[in-house]
Amino acid sequence: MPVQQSADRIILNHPKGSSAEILLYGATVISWKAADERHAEPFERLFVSSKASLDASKPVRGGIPIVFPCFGAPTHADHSRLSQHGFARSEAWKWDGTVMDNEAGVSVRLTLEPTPKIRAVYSKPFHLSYVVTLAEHQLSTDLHVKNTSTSTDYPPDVLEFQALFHNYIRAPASEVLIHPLQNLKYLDKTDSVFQGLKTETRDGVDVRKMTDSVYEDAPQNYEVTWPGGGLALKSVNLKDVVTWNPQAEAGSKIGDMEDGGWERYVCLEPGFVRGFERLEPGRTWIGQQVLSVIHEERRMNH
Ligand code: TA6
Repeated sequence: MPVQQSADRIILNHPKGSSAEILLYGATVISWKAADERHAEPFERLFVSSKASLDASKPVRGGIPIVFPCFGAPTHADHSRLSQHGFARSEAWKWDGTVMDNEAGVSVRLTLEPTPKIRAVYSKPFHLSYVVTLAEHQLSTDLHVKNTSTSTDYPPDVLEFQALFHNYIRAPASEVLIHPLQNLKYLDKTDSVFQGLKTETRDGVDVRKMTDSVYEDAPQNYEVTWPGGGLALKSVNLKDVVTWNPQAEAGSKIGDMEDGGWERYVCLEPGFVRGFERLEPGRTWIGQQVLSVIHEERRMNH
Protein backbone atom coordinates (compact mmCIF):
# COMPACT_ATOMS: atom_id res chain seq x y z
CA MET A 1 0.00 0.00 0.00
CA PRO A 2 1.55 3.31 -1.03
CA VAL A 3 -0.04 5.25 1.86
CA GLN A 4 -0.56 3.64 5.26
CA GLN A 5 -2.06 5.38 8.24
CA SER A 6 -1.80 4.55 11.89
CA ALA A 7 -2.96 6.46 14.95
CA ASP A 8 0.10 8.71 15.11
CA ARG A 9 1.75 8.60 11.68
CA ILE A 10 1.55 8.20 7.92
CA ILE A 11 3.87 5.93 5.98
CA LEU A 12 4.56 6.47 2.29
CA ASN A 13 5.93 3.68 0.11
CA HIS A 14 7.01 4.36 -3.44
CA PRO A 15 6.73 1.49 -5.95
CA LYS A 16 10.49 1.83 -6.64
CA GLY A 17 11.38 1.12 -2.98
CA SER A 18 11.82 4.52 -1.31
CA SER A 19 9.76 5.30 1.80
CA ALA A 20 8.95 8.12 4.21
CA GLU A 21 7.28 8.39 7.58
CA ILE A 22 5.46 11.47 8.88
CA LEU A 23 4.28 11.94 12.45
CA LEU A 24 0.96 13.79 12.78
CA TYR A 25 2.64 15.52 15.72
CA GLY A 26 4.33 18.54 14.17
CA ALA A 27 3.86 16.99 10.70
CA THR A 28 7.44 15.94 11.35
CA VAL A 29 9.01 13.75 8.68
CA ILE A 30 10.94 11.26 10.80
CA SER A 31 12.25 8.93 8.12
CA TRP A 32 13.15 9.09 4.46
CA LYS A 33 14.79 6.06 2.90
CA ALA A 34 16.11 6.11 -0.64
CA ALA A 35 18.64 4.10 -2.62
CA ASP A 36 21.27 5.47 -4.97
CA GLU A 37 23.08 4.06 -7.95
CA ARG A 38 25.72 2.46 -5.74
CA HIS A 39 23.38 1.10 -3.04
CA ALA A 40 20.40 -0.82 -4.38
CA GLU A 41 18.83 -1.08 -0.93
CA PRO A 42 17.09 2.12 0.26
CA PHE A 43 18.77 3.54 3.39
CA GLU A 44 17.98 6.26 5.92
CA ARG A 45 18.70 9.83 4.83
CA LEU A 46 17.56 11.69 7.95
CA PHE A 47 18.92 11.70 11.48
CA VAL A 48 16.60 11.21 14.45
CA SER A 49 18.20 11.03 17.89
CA SER A 50 17.60 7.72 19.65
CA LYS A 51 16.61 9.87 22.65
CA ALA A 52 14.02 11.85 20.67
CA SER A 53 10.48 11.78 22.05
CA LEU A 54 8.00 10.60 19.44
CA ASP A 55 5.05 10.66 21.83
CA ALA A 56 3.96 14.28 21.25
CA SER A 57 5.50 15.43 24.51
CA LYS A 58 8.10 17.70 22.89
CA PRO A 59 9.39 18.62 19.40
CA VAL A 60 11.22 15.77 17.71
CA ARG A 61 15.02 15.95 17.89
CA GLY A 62 15.63 15.08 14.27
CA GLY A 63 13.91 14.47 10.97
CA ILE A 64 12.31 17.58 9.46
CA PRO A 65 10.58 19.73 12.08
CA ILE A 66 8.61 22.68 10.65
CA VAL A 67 9.52 26.07 12.07
CA PHE A 68 6.54 28.49 12.01
CA PRO A 69 5.66 31.33 12.66
CA CYS A 70 8.95 32.39 14.29
CA PHE A 71 12.51 31.18 13.94
CA GLY A 72 14.49 31.00 17.18
CA ALA A 73 13.29 33.09 20.10
CA PRO A 74 10.40 35.38 19.10
CA THR A 75 11.39 38.89 18.01
CA HIS A 76 8.03 40.06 16.62
CA ALA A 77 5.25 41.40 18.86
CA ASP A 78 2.72 38.97 17.26
CA HIS A 79 4.89 36.05 18.45
CA SER A 80 5.79 37.27 21.90
CA ARG A 81 4.00 34.43 23.74
CA LEU A 82 5.40 31.67 21.54
CA SER A 83 8.31 29.43 22.34
CA GLN A 84 11.48 28.98 20.27
CA HIS A 85 10.71 28.07 16.62
CA GLY A 86 6.95 28.58 17.09
CA PHE A 87 4.10 26.09 17.48
CA ALA A 88 3.89 24.20 14.16
CA ARG A 89 6.39 21.56 15.25
CA SER A 90 4.56 20.82 18.47
CA GLU A 91 0.90 20.65 17.43
CA ALA A 92 -1.15 17.71 16.19
CA TRP A 93 -1.76 18.19 12.46
CA LYS A 94 -4.75 16.67 10.66
CA TRP A 95 -4.60 14.11 7.88
CA ASP A 96 -6.13 15.66 4.75
CA GLY A 97 -5.75 12.87 2.23
CA THR A 98 -3.62 11.51 -0.55
CA VAL A 99 -2.79 14.12 -3.19
CA MET A 100 -1.06 11.89 -5.73
CA ASP A 101 -0.31 8.20 -6.05
CA ASN A 102 1.46 7.13 -9.22
CA GLU A 103 4.89 6.16 -10.62
CA ALA A 104 6.06 9.77 -10.43
CA GLY A 105 5.35 10.13 -6.74
CA VAL A 106 3.27 9.46 -3.68
CA SER A 107 2.04 12.58 -1.99
CA VAL A 108 -0.05 13.38 1.08
CA ARG A 109 -1.41 16.51 2.73
CA LEU A 110 -1.67 17.49 6.41
CA THR A 111 -3.28 20.65 7.76
CA LEU A 112 -3.13 22.85 10.83
CA GLU A 113 -5.61 25.54 11.89
CA PRO A 114 -5.90 27.60 15.06
CA THR A 115 -6.98 25.49 18.03
CA PRO A 116 -7.96 26.83 21.46
CA LYS A 117 -4.43 25.98 22.63
CA ILE A 118 -2.85 27.96 19.76
CA ARG A 119 -5.32 30.85 20.15
CA ALA A 120 -4.27 31.19 23.78
CA VAL A 121 -0.80 32.28 22.64
CA TYR A 122 -1.29 33.47 19.05
CA SER A 123 -4.23 35.53 17.85
CA LYS A 124 -3.64 35.61 14.06
CA PRO A 125 -6.01 33.68 11.76
CA PHE A 126 -4.20 31.23 9.47
CA HIS A 127 -4.49 27.94 7.65
CA LEU A 128 -1.41 25.77 7.06
CA SER A 129 -1.27 22.90 4.68
CA TYR A 130 1.76 20.71 4.23
CA VAL A 131 2.30 18.46 1.24
CA VAL A 132 4.98 15.78 1.41
CA THR A 133 5.85 14.06 -1.85
CA LEU A 134 8.01 10.97 -2.17
CA ALA A 135 9.63 10.00 -5.47
CA GLU A 136 12.19 7.29 -6.16
CA HIS A 137 15.17 9.47 -5.24
CA GLN A 138 13.50 12.63 -3.96
CA LEU A 139 11.53 14.01 -1.08
CA SER A 140 9.68 17.32 -1.45
CA THR A 141 7.96 19.30 1.26
CA ASP A 142 5.66 22.25 0.51
CA LEU A 143 4.26 24.51 3.21
CA HIS A 144 1.21 26.57 2.22
CA VAL A 145 0.43 29.45 4.57
CA LYS A 146 -2.90 31.20 4.11
CA ASN A 147 -3.97 34.39 5.84
CA THR A 148 -7.62 33.55 6.52
CA SER A 149 -8.51 36.95 7.94
CA THR A 150 -11.84 38.25 6.65
CA SER A 151 -11.49 41.55 8.43
CA THR A 152 -12.22 44.58 6.28
CA ASP A 153 -10.66 46.95 8.81
CA TYR A 154 -7.89 49.31 7.83
CA PRO A 155 -4.95 48.71 8.12
CA PRO A 156 -5.44 45.14 6.81
CA ASP A 157 -4.85 42.21 9.14
CA VAL A 158 -1.44 41.23 7.72
CA LEU A 159 0.11 37.90 8.75
CA GLU A 160 3.81 38.41 9.47
CA PHE A 161 5.76 35.20 9.89
CA GLN A 162 8.96 33.27 9.43
CA ALA A 163 9.11 29.67 8.19
CA LEU A 164 11.86 27.09 7.85
CA PHE A 165 12.41 23.38 7.26
CA HIS A 166 14.78 22.22 10.01
CA ASN A 167 16.35 19.30 8.06
CA TYR A 168 18.55 16.94 10.07
CA ILE A 169 20.53 15.32 7.24
CA ARG A 170 22.17 12.03 8.21
CA ALA A 171 25.86 12.44 7.31
CA PRO A 172 29.35 12.12 8.82
CA ALA A 173 29.55 15.65 10.23
CA SER A 174 33.35 15.78 10.26
CA GLU A 175 33.42 15.14 6.50
CA VAL A 176 30.57 17.17 5.04
CA LEU A 177 31.02 20.15 2.80
CA ILE A 178 28.19 22.49 1.86
CA HIS A 179 28.21 24.45 -1.40
CA PRO A 180 27.77 27.18 -2.57
CA LEU A 181 27.70 29.62 0.35
CA GLN A 182 30.85 31.59 -0.46
CA ASN A 183 30.50 35.40 -0.36
CA LEU A 184 27.09 35.28 1.33
CA LYS A 185 26.40 37.45 4.36
CA TYR A 186 25.58 35.53 7.49
CA LEU A 187 24.81 35.90 11.16
CA ASP A 188 27.13 33.77 13.27
CA LYS A 189 24.97 32.78 16.26
CA THR A 190 27.98 31.16 17.98
CA ASP A 191 29.72 34.55 18.24
CA SER A 192 28.37 36.25 21.33
CA VAL A 193 30.57 39.32 20.82
CA PHE A 194 30.10 40.31 17.17
CA GLN A 195 26.40 40.52 16.29
CA GLY A 196 26.78 42.05 12.82
CA LEU A 197 26.86 40.15 9.55
CA LYS A 198 30.01 38.29 8.47
CA THR A 199 30.92 37.33 4.91
CA GLU A 200 31.46 33.64 4.17
CA THR A 201 34.97 33.19 2.77
CA ARG A 202 34.95 29.40 2.44
CA ASP A 203 34.33 27.69 -0.86
CA GLY A 204 32.98 24.53 0.79
CA VAL A 205 31.57 25.09 4.29
CA ASP A 206 32.34 22.44 6.90
CA VAL A 207 30.84 22.01 10.37
CA ARG A 208 33.93 20.65 12.16
CA LYS A 209 33.53 23.28 14.84
CA MET A 210 30.30 24.35 16.51
CA THR A 211 28.26 26.00 13.76
CA ASP A 212 25.05 28.02 13.87
CA SER A 213 24.99 30.34 10.86
CA VAL A 214 22.07 32.12 9.23
CA TYR A 215 22.90 32.99 5.62
CA GLU A 216 20.89 35.76 3.98
CA ASP A 217 19.64 35.85 0.42
CA ALA A 218 21.14 32.49 -0.45
CA PRO A 219 20.98 30.80 -3.88
CA GLN A 220 18.27 28.23 -2.90
CA ASN A 221 20.26 25.50 -4.61
CA TYR A 222 22.76 23.62 -2.45
CA GLU A 223 24.71 20.43 -2.16
CA VAL A 224 25.78 18.66 1.01
CA THR A 225 28.44 16.11 0.12
CA TRP A 226 30.80 13.77 1.90
CA PRO A 227 33.08 11.03 0.63
CA GLY A 228 30.73 8.47 -0.86
CA GLY A 229 27.46 10.36 -0.62
CA GLY A 230 25.46 13.52 -0.78
CA LEU A 231 22.15 15.27 -1.11
CA ALA A 232 21.08 18.22 -3.22
CA LEU A 233 18.57 20.71 -1.86
CA LYS A 234 16.55 23.17 -3.90
CA SER A 235 14.11 25.61 -2.38
CA VAL A 236 11.49 28.09 -3.54
CA ASN A 237 10.50 31.24 -1.61
CA LEU A 238 12.94 30.38 1.18
CA LYS A 239 15.59 33.03 0.63
CA ASP A 240 17.75 32.24 3.67
CA VAL A 241 19.51 29.09 4.78
CA VAL A 242 20.81 27.95 8.17
CA THR A 243 23.68 25.56 8.86
CA TRP A 244 23.74 24.04 12.33
CA ASN A 245 25.85 21.48 14.13
CA PRO A 246 26.37 21.91 17.88
CA GLN A 247 29.44 19.63 18.15
CA ALA A 248 30.17 18.18 21.61
CA GLU A 249 30.43 21.67 23.10
CA ALA A 250 26.71 22.41 22.83
CA GLY A 251 25.41 19.00 21.69
CA SER A 252 26.21 17.29 24.98
CA LYS A 253 23.95 19.81 26.74
CA ILE A 254 20.90 18.95 24.62
CA GLY A 255 18.80 16.62 26.75
CA ASP A 256 17.29 14.55 23.94
CA MET A 257 20.46 14.29 21.86
CA GLU A 258 21.99 10.82 21.79
CA ASP A 259 25.65 10.50 22.79
CA GLY A 260 27.80 11.69 19.91
CA GLY A 261 24.67 12.38 17.84
CA TRP A 262 26.21 15.60 16.49
CA GLU A 263 28.77 13.45 14.64
CA ARG A 264 25.99 11.87 12.60
CA TYR A 265 24.15 14.80 11.05
CA VAL A 266 24.29 18.27 9.68
CA CYS A 267 21.31 20.58 9.66
CA LEU A 268 20.82 22.47 6.40
CA GLU A 269 17.64 24.48 6.80
CA PRO A 270 16.11 26.59 4.03
CA GLY A 271 13.82 29.26 5.40
CA PHE A 272 12.46 32.78 5.37
CA VAL A 273 13.98 33.84 8.66
CA ARG A 274 15.71 37.18 8.20
CA GLY A 275 12.87 39.64 8.42
CA PHE A 276 9.24 38.56 8.06
CA GLU A 277 7.09 37.42 5.17
CA ARG A 278 4.01 39.68 4.99
CA LEU A 279 0.78 38.11 3.82
CA GLU A 280 -2.35 40.17 3.13
CA PRO A 281 -5.81 38.78 4.06
CA GLY A 282 -6.96 36.05 1.70
CA ARG A 283 -3.46 35.48 0.25
CA THR A 284 -1.44 32.27 0.30
CA TRP A 285 2.35 31.89 0.43
CA ILE A 286 4.10 28.65 -0.52
CA GLY A 287 7.57 27.66 0.66
CA GLN A 288 9.02 24.53 -0.92
CA GLN A 289 12.07 22.34 -0.78
CA VAL A 290 13.19 19.35 -2.83
CA LEU A 291 15.81 17.01 -1.38
CA SER A 292 17.44 14.75 -3.98
CA VAL A 293 19.92 11.93 -3.75
CA ILE A 294 23.30 12.61 -5.36
CA HIS A 295 24.35 9.40 -7.06
CA GLU A 296 27.96 9.94 -7.92
CA GLU A 297 30.84 11.15 -5.80
CA ARG A 298 31.18 14.85 -6.59
CA ARG A 299 31.31 18.32 -5.23
CA MET A 300 29.31 21.18 -6.70
CA ASN A 301 31.50 23.45 -8.87
CA HIS A 302 34.51 21.21 -8.41
O1 TA6 B 1 18.33 26.20 13.34
C1 TA6 B 1 19.38 26.24 14.26
C2 TA6 B 1 18.83 26.44 15.65
O2 TA6 B 1 18.01 27.57 15.68
C3 TA6 B 1 19.98 26.52 16.63
O3 TA6 B 1 20.18 27.80 17.15
C4 TA6 B 1 19.70 25.43 17.61
O4 TA6 B 1 19.69 25.69 18.89
C5 TA6 B 1 18.67 24.59 16.94
O5 TA6 B 1 17.98 25.35 16.00
C6 TA6 B 1 17.80 23.63 17.70
O6 TA6 B 1 16.74 24.26 18.33
P1 TA6 B 1 15.77 23.44 19.27
O7 TA6 B 1 14.75 24.42 19.73
O8 TA6 B 1 15.19 22.36 18.42
O9 TA6 B 1 16.62 22.89 20.37
